[in-house]
Amino acid sequence: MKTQVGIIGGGPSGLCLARLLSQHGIRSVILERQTRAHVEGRIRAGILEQGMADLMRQAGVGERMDREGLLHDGIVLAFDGRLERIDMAALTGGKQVMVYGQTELTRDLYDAVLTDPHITIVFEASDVAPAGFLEGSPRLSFNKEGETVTVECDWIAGCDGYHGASRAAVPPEMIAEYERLYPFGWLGLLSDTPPVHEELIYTYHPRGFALCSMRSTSRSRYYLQVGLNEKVEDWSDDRFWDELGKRLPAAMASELVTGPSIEKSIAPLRSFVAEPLRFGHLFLVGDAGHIVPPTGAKGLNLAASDMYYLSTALIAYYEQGREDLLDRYSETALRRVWAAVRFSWWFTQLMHDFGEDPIAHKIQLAELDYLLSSTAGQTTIAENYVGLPFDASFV
Ligand code: RFL
Ligand code: PHB
Repeated sequence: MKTQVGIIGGGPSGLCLARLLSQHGIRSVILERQTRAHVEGRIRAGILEQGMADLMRQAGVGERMDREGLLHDGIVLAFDGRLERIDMAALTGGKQVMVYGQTELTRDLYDAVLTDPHITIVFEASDVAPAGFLEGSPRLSFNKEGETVTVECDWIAGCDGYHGASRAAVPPEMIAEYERLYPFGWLGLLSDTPPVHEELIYTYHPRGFALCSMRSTSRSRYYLQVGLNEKVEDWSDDRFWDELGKRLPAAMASELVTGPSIEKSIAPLRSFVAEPLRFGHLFLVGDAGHIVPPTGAKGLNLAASDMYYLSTALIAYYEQGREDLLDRYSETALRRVWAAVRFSWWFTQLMHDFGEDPIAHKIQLAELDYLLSSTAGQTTIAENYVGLPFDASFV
């Protein structure tokens, strides 16, 4: 097989990148280890910044998102029995975020990719191995039904998530990895019940953080901070609802509509950045290059800026023979990555119980009280939450 861009991973990054390139006639092959149903079944992100929503539109897959997605102007922070709204739109000159599940977004991308004449996608491709990317002869080999296949390409995009093959193929002396693991995880529950509130509620409570989110006006997504050794099997639906009720301010807890879970899972929390994001003809994109704890809803939205910069650079290469943007990809993408890593780390610290001494709890409450009493404090949350801009000089 031969193509222009070889893409490892058919998650949101790989699929959306392929579509952005295909709008300019650039051909790609996507190698995905799992089946389509498996990738679509993962319940993950729910909040899209304007930058990600715009990319979906540019990729020609924004129609259902614009019809069904819910635009939000604000979020609510709950602590110490208080409920405080941050009016993000008012504080950021009208910026909003969109509630549209990663499951839905992935389905829209697959529908487009599978009928796109410029894109070939191979599901259940095993043992994917990038090679030759440092020597100027990039290629991908993989196994499909017992046969080894090689894809020759000009460039490789590693869009294969944190556990993928692309970062692992880089010689260790060429890459620096920065990582922090948090001493807790998030237990998530999805249910066909109306959300407790029309906006998201992020709750700080001495029993632990809780988040009330949603997928639609009839489907809710809730999260609880839990210890790292907790098991999903130990959390019956009743236990989950009971604990959530204890962490929410009483006025909100009394509004909670409970029901059977459709999905329940525990995710660990991690901050991780690999530097650089380019190794010869191989680029890392999205979770393959960086991970943030979900508190700021930044993971997929950071993948978005990577996709934007890399697609812009590849289009300039194929249409104008320019390599300068490819040369600037890593540095430009990493600047926004670190800004979001910082915000996600800070917001996680602010909102979770770290099991420290009582003074830590009092200081967290004082910080929340200060932030909410100050326009500057609210603005710093709002402008990070709606998403920092993409670098306009990258053209
Ligand atoms: P993905 O989604 O992990 O996709 C990678 C794809 O690569 C495939 N793959 C391979 N294919 C071939 N060969 C290999 N060796 C391979 N290894 C892996 C995988 O099967 C998969 O299909 O990475 P991508 O595309 O970069 O997308 C990143 C996002 O999925 C991620 O950042 C977000 O889900 C993070 N996230 C959130 N992000 C937001 O922007 N807003 C949110 O509200 C938000 N909430 C969340 C989240 C992540 C969560 N979890 C579970 C980590 C909430 C949670 C609970
Ligand atoms: C979600 O709806 O899954 C979600 C929303 C906001 C976050 C994290 C996850 O910060």
